[in-house]
Amino acid sequence: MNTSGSESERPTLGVGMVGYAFMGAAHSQGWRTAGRVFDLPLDPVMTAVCGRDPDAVRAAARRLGWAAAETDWRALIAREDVQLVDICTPGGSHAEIAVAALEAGKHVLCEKPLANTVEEAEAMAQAARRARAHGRLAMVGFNYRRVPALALARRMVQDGGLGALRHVRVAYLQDWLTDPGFPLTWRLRREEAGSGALGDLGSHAVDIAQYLAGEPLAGVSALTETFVRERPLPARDAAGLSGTGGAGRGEVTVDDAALFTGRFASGALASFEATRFATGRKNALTVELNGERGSLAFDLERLNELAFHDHTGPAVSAGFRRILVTEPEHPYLEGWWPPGHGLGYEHTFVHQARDLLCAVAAGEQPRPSFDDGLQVQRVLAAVEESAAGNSVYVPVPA
Ligand code: SOE
Repeated sequence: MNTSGSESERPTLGVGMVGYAFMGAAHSQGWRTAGRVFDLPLDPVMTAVCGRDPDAVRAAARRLGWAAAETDWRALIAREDVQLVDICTPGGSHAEIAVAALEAGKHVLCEKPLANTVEEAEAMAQAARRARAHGRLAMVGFNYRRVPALALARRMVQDGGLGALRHVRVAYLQDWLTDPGFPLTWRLRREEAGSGALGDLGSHAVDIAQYLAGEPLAGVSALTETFVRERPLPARDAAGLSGTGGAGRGEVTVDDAALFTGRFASGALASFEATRFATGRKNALTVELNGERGSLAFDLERLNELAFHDHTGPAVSAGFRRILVTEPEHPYLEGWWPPGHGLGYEHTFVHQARDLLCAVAAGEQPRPSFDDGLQVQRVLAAVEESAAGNSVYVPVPA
């Protein structure tokens, strides 16, 4: 943190980002915008972005608003003007970069899922605990916690509005993989992505379920499937979620879909669905909670709304009513537009940057922490173990 400058200037925090594709662009939007919307205790300075291709990373720096470009992440971490490292690379490189950055005394933001394996996530969580002792903080980018309607849902659950929870139901459905001609990009290769729909979408579903329920899953029973087992190798234009096939074919080494049920220690039951094969569903994350006093329902494709059913009221007028989450009293809304004006996907990254900067300024552990990310990784591993055993119930280690 740089506290030099005139008294009227806010202290700054130099940010260096590794990776600049879809998630890098989304995080850049967060860093660029947070200080223009919220009154922050720290101003982020977009110091440098890093990628292997010198021309492409220079172009990305210009497009996304970074002051400099680096081609070696170790050089980025070594820069004295970088105090926070933001990791937006495929999961296979998260652990190495995060541990090195924490050991070099940097704060770290790491895209979800935290890692590709429990072992990597454990090493990262340990490094984060060691760094914490020196005032360095680490957070995982589960951005949907920062959708105002979901933050409001959590507040309502915590305030007891639903009473004891009975069901948590989360589905995260996409359809971008249905074409068997879609190329074998990194998202379909275990070495780089760790898993498929499970890690990419299921990790969000698990995080949001546990965040809303306020407790970890105790165990799971699962089925996974890879519907298209071989795909064309990617042509040069292919990125994670787009592009064309080139010459040759290769094996898909991750799941296309994962279905699982889970149990919370409180007795509530949970069900999850994560797939890239739900034709017609683009980015459909739906969440429903049923409690003894009422229910909440959320749909990411209508993210400014939260539906609430009050089960304690008279039966004659019972039913779900729509809360428009666009008022200054709602989480994160105080900084944005006048009442009634909605937000979108990109704003979750602005809120994520804000929350992390506030935590760093206060020296407080931001959530989700690397320990939270490790716990989600344990759930994902339990899902894979269960699916391999034909849906046998697998306890999630505490
Ligand atoms: C692709 O499935 C993806 O971009 C995920 O990787 C993101 O985490 C999610 O926000 C949207 O979908």
